Amino acid sequence: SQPISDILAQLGIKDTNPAYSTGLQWGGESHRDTRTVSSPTNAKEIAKVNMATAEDYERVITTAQQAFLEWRKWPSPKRGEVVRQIGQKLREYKEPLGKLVSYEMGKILQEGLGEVQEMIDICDFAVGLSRQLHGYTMHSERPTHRMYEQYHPLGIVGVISAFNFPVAVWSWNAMLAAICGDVVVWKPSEKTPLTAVACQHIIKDVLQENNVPEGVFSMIVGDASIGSQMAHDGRVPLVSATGSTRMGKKVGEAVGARLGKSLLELGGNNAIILTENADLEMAIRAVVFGAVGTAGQRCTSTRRLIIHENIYNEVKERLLKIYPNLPIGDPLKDGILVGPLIDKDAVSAFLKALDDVQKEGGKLLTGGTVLEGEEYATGTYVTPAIVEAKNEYHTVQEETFAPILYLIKYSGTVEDAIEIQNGVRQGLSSSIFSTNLLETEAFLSHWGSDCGIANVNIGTSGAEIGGAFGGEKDTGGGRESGSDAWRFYMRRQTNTINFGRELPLAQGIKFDL
Ligand code: UN1
Repeated sequence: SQPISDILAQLGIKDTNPAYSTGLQWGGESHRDTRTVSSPTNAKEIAKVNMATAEDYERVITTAQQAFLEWRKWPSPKRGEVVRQIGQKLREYKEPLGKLVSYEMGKILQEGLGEVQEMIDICDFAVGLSRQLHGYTMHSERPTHRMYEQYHPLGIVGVISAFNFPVAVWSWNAMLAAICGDVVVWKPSEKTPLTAVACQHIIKDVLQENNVPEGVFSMIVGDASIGSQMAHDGRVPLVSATGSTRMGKKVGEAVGARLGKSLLELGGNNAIILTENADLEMAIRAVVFGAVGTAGQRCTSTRRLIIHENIYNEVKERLLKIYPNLPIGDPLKDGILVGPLIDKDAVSAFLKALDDVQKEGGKLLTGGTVLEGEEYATGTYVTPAIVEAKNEYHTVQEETFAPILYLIKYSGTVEDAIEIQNGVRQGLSSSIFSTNLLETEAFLSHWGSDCGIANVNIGTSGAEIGGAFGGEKDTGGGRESGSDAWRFYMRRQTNTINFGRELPLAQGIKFDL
């Protein structure tokens, strides 16, 4: 297979990369504060990247502000045309970018490629949308009056993304923002800045060929202080942040204090309900993909399995046949299904959660070890764990970003299962496996799942971009990606137009001069 050095060269990654880009221009080359990015797959250094300073941030924001003044005047379908070409570039670079995602983040290549496909999909979606940024028209109560509403660009959209979807989450936000006439300042996760650098390289020819103003698509590599600057900055009307609930609360508070808008996509504690009427063939595949896919590091990963008591033992046995044989290893290798965790801190969090849950009474059934040996020398490869637990355990209530699946037994009806499913602070994704309509409809009803995503006979992860993506409660309430999520990236304006020669007042008020 292609050596990684070729992939890096193809994506414009240098030994040391500049701290920011405003499109065609790069800056912060000469900073001394560099960070070494190494692969969780083999602990080898991939490249270095300079960390942005507060001055760099200022530069990026002022360039973005300038860009907005021009970009907002472009007709939306023209902006869509730029996004269409970006989608084409991503098709061209799907293979190398997918590989870099896999190498820098650690997800298996299939998922790395899938992530780039999500980027392509959102480009296609945004292109179509660029001709459909519609509002309603209303009938006025006054004669010779007309009312309608319009959606106008907001300005700078700050995007704070997480390591686990290092590029797709940017594209969900950036492509919608772009067709809406906004400009984007992206702060990628410090753990995965190189895929972000690569994206800026991939889009640069499109920006140049279309004379896109410098500053429409910016990227700045920094630590939490850059995110915090953005959250406090009144020049950034919308901050879209993906990550932990702890981070999201800080961002939400800072943005809220200045009455800005925040779009938060935070932690999940996603459950699958298996009723007595579940088709277990389908369900088991969905559970395993949901729980161990991306090594349990999706915000949509399946963390809890709520199983009817009559099928509990069968489900447990089936899972215990699969788990010990999961192919764990180099995510770029064919046939591997579980790659490494992002870093050793993640491994510690995994071990601690397993320790804690056992102290609370949980029973570890399989997994929970850190693999050793030459192939696993990084110390980041773990064996996915299954734990019998109770929903009310403190550890089960928390999102641990690692492959731990809690088995929770229920008796009674589907409503009892739903109560357990809803009995956590988070509300991102949920699903039920059942071939009984009464059960599945109850799950989807207004007294059913309280999550932003509720699925039937498919797992909790792997959502398509066409739907609005996000969740309730501690998940933050934001919606990105499909459906009408675009509206949040625009400001709404109601217009009343008088095309007569009288000036009647609303509500019949008489005001004769
Ligand atoms: C995330 O983990 O932050 O639904 C996003 C999914 C993916 C996106 C996950 N389409 O699993």
